Amino acid sequence: MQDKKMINALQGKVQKTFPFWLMRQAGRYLPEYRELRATAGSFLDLCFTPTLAAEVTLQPVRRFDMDAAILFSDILVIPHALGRKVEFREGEGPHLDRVLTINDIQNLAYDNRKLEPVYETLTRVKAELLPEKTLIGFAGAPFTVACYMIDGKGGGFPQTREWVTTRKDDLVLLIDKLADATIAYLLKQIEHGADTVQLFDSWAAIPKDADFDDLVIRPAKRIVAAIHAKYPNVPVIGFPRGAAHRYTDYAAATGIAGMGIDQSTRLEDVHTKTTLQGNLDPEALLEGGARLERETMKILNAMKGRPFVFNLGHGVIKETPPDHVGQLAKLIHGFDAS
Ligand code: 1CP
Repeated sequence: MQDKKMINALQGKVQKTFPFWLMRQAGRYLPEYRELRATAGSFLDLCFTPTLAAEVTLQPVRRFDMDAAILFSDILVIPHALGRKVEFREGEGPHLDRVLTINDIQNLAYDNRKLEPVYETLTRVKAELLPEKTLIGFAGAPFTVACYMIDGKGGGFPQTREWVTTRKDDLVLLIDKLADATIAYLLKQIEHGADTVQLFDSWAAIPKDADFDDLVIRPAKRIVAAIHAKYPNVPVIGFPRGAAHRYTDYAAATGIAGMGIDQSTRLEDVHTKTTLQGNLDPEALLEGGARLERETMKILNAMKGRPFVFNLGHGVIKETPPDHVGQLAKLIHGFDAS
């Protein structure tokens, strides 16, 4: 039987220490990432070169003894596999050909072969990872991926907001297509060794009320059900960032095992049956020192005696000194969580 600290926590078990990993734990703040990134060509080339992507996945786990490795890839490989043009421009972030018409949506055709390198990355990481460490697969949640497909880039997503109010049927059609692709993609990730999967819904705060139910909860519920139909014991983590007032509904309706909590909410104020994950402010990690210690200890003390996965409330900021992550790892691993 597996005895993985993070999976145990997601199954509701209280343990001697809290498992921890960080969103965006691989990437620009690490000199070893920057060095390898410089040799890889484009960002998508890096994601689709299994030897390099596996190495980048393992870098932070080796350096900080994290309890989990998260697959190195991006949420925007799904639009790529659906036949859309996706580019990552240096210093600018992602650019996609915008989805404009119903025809554009109907013409989306998921080609799983385009994602074979991602599965090979998982196989490679799994072979290198110690048995007590968890391998996390992931995908963007359909609404967040739709934001980038409709607006073509990050920012305020004005076009997507317009679709929510005036073209909701088209948006639902797009989200349904994305949910189908996401299911196929996550099932393959599990087949290739992912022990758990996280759905990143970074822009879940955009749709309100019934729109939140239709565009965020409903697709997440369908994805979780499809995963559990094939893999009943694989826990799914949901992260509807910024949707604090709907956390309870989301957790109850979707069937997730773990719930990512951003830094705007106090953990003590979240009442769900799921294991919580989060919620250190990435700015505290950037600052380090006394502030990092104070905010970390506050979270550790609040969650003592409960199942919990330590993480940030959002991704590591790229200017973060690696030593601060080392300081954080020491605090977490030295804390009696039981
Ligand atoms: O050249 C580079 O190094 C580009 C920076 C980068 C990195 C390191 C991008 C471009 N993506 C990634 C990796 C990544 N993205 C991971 C890898 C695993 C890890 O956590 O270590 C993951 C899980 C993601 C997920 C992701 N990509 C999200 C969801 C989480 C979040 O941050 O909200 C989103 C929204 C993206 C889109 C994206 N990809 C890259 C950038 C710069 C962005 C954000 C664009 C924007 O500003 O809206």
